[in-house]
Amino acid sequence: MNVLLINGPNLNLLGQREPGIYGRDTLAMIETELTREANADGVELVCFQSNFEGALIERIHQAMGESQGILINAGAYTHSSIGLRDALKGVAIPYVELHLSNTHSREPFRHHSYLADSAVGVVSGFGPKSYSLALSGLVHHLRQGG
Ligand code: CA2
Repeated sequence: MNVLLINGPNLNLLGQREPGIYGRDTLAMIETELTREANADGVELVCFQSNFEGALIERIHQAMGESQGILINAGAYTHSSIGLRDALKGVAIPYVELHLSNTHSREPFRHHSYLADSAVGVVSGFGPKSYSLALSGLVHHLRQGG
């Protein structure tokens, strides 16, 4: 089973700024740990980060025929991007939306997601552990028959 992990804008800054909100782990640390967990469960994990909406959309298109599931932290595009929503619906690959912070305990503009209603599930608020919880939820869903 192949799972694609997508991280959106500014998540490349993890561990370098705003540790009070997003913690001290870098994105590379999160990706390394999640890859270890995925591999231990017989899952191949492919990681991708971009600050560009079009690049994220193109990577989602590329996942067709390659990945059985997608984990996505779309960052701020979660709250703004109909293009990302259309791409995820277009490729019809099951996905889990995830966030480090609890977006519902933050500013009102973070309370709406363009991705959540078509997701298998949403994980929000557990810091780097959100990635691990999202992976196990997605893999469980896919092994049950998708
Ligand atoms: O909590 C999350 O994972 C978010 O997706 C993070 C996004 C935010 O726009 C979403 O509402 C919730 C922001 C990512 C910015 O990451 C930074 C990391 C370190 C320093 C500055 C920004």
